[in-house]
Amino acid sequence: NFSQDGIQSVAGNIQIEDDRTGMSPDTLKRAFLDNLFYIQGIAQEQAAPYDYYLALAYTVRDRLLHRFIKTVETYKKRQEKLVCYLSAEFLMGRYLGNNMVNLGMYEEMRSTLADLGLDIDEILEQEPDPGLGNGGLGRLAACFLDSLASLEIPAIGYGIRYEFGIFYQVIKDGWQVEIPDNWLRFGNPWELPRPNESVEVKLGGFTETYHDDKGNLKVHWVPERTILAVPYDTPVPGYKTNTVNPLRLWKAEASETFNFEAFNAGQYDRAVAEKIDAETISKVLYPNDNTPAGRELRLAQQYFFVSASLQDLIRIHLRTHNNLDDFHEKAAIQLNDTHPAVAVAELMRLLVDEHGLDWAKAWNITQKTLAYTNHTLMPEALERWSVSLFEKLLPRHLEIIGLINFFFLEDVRTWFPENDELVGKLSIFEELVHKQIRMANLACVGSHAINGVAALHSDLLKKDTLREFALLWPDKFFNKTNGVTPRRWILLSNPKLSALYHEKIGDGWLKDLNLLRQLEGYVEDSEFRRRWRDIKQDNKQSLATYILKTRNIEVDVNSIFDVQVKRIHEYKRQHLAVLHIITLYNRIKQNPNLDIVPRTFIFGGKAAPGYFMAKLIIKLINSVADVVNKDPDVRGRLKVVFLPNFNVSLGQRIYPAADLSEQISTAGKEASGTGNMKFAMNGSLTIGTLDGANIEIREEAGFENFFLFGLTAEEVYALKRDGYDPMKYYLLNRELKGVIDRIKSGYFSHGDRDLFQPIVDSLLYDDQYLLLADYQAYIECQEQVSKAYTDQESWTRMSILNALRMAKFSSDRTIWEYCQEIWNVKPVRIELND
Ligand code: B1N
Repeated sequence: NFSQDGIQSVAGNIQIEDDRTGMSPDTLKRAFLDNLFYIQGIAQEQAAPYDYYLALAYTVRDRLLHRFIKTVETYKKRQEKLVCYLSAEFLMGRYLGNNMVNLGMYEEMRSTLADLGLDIDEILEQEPDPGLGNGGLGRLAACFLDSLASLEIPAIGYGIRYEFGIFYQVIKDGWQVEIPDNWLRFGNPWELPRPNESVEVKLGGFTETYHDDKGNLKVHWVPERTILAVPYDTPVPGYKTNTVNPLRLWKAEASETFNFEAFNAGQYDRAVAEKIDAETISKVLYPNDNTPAGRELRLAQQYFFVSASLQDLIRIHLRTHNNLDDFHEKAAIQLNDTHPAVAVAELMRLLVDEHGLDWAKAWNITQKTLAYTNHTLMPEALERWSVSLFEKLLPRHLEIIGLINFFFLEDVRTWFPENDELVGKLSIFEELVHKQIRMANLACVGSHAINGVAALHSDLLKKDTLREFALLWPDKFFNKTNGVTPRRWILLSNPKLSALYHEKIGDGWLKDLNLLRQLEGYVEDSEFRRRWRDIKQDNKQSLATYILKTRNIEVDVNSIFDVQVKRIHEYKRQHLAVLHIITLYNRIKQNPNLDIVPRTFIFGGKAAPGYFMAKLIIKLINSVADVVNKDPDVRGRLKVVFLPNFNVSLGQRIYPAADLSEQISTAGKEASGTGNMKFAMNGSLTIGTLDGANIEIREEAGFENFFLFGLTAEEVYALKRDGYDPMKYYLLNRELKGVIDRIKSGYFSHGDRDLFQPIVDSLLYDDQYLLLADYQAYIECQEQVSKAYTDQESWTRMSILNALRMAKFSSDRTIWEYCQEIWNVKPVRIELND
């Protein structure tokens, strides 16, 4: 029996602290040194930083494991409904620091290590950043797991154990170069392989019919090949709870290591080739964000993890139930976008073909179990798979989807007779030149709840993208505004700010972010404001040191740190920020003595390797940086920095150091954004459009504490409808013309006028994201920002109020709403002593 703090009672009265669970400084020190010796097999004098990392990781892992085992045991006993979060991406970030924070042992461990002469920060830096996601969608899944465990909700995350995560980005000659992310090379102490719980996943082949013993007509799927899905569990602890939920990621393996037939026939190479072929499925994460991959391997990946996860859930259910009749009362399955939407067909197949349920009953269970979150309004990002590809890979699923669509459209026709247009829009199949399956339609038809990720986004889904479904089933539609975990994004990222909060109100805010509002009175306290500024200044200094070390650029910590970090995408408009930089540059060139507020522009983000324009935007940023940073006329008043390889770890350095958060997407394009929330929680002010969650951030922070500019989503729509002509803005706005002409002239490309021609042409002749229409408003708004920054006292007040008013954007709030309104689940307390 273990108590909370790992005190083991022996023979009733003597107490010894167990080295695997104890939290006292002595025990932690002993456990750490013991792991260094017996797991790493190395003497302290010989140990390298990575040895220390692993010794510490195992020390922390031990303290997770008894909670993990107890959690799983409790779920089995209690039989409460389980949340299953299906996601092709989990962008978890480093585990070690976060796990120590959630176990409440970070400070203890820091001083224990310091006693040994070791620096915890250096050890934490040894961990490779697990990048099993692209951006916001994958990071959201990670924040949700943290909140689920912190709220003591029985939950499991299901996904893919990619051998290669998101590529490592380096910048060569201003261009992005991708390096494979071999993150498992040195092992992974956080995962527990569970080979005995492997399941088989079928692919390809054909279907045939037969009669079962009762004479019913049944379908049998004869696959072309079978792949083994091997689960690896990573324990995910809640913040100061005993709940440790599993993140279960599937690795693809050949079902027999060797094809013995081929092997015996002397075809060793063929035998090995089949193994390699199977393992390809979980080999690499597709590096696309908001653009579909449309490749056969991607569909295989989606089906692979969906099938393995659903089989796993059914097996868990049948361990304690005789049948699957109340499956929907024991599992709530959330589809993170359409990437796992094939679950609709796979759950039907498992229930009908494999477990013998009749169609109607199976359909009822499927709809009641599944719910779908949409993450994008970008029409080209909506997933569609060609029917021929489906037929080749998933012949049985194509039949099932055909039947689902048949019954669904039959209903639609009785509800709305003679409305072929409506039927055409609702149909799961798109009957154009070549037939395609619309995965969003499949997800909508198969789910009981459909939600967007910010208020505006959910509205636009109902009005536009999923209009017909919203007319059909208004009660199925919800909004669940995104959130982020304050544990990683405040406590772990910004220890100084957290210490200030702790001093004033203790640590309750980490479980209830609303408590920060109690500090609002301090905005009028000049001593508090001074401390607030000192913290920001310290954080800026740390980032400046990092910039100097990694980029060899000196930046002024008294300048405005103006930051845009996120995936590079035309709709996010990094190039609008570039137009602003060149505007200021041109003004200085015209009048070198111009009095301007110094700025450091910091960019970071990856471009999809196949996205030409995004890669060219990176090159443009770096080319402008080269010219501006070197020009003596500028005299250090402007600096431009592109920080390579933006990821979770770099985010943790950057958000706390930012003064200004750039959230400048074309209104109606960014579903929510979540970086915007991390900036504001760390006291950045936002310059932003009325898009995604910006709208709600502005409402919470107060309109007066937010720099708003640009067209609204409605105005964007109207302008395009009435015929938008970007050339008009270019010809009528002299400053804008000067900026674009400067790019065109080859000034930033050593005289090469062709290099940035694609960007210039897209702006002048198409400009689908309306940069030119928003340019003037943006420039004027930036002037407001500069002016506001010169009044440091008032800027600090705004900064404080932003940080204190972000409670709405804790993922705890988001998850609680999902629990109440979509999943119908409640917390289960984990007791270590029963
Ligand atoms: O999901 C985030 C939102 O905060 C962002 O606004 C949104 O852009 C992002 C295909 C996506 N939407 N769609 C994707 C990712 C990978 C992929 O292969 C689409 N990512 C988002 C969280 O809600």
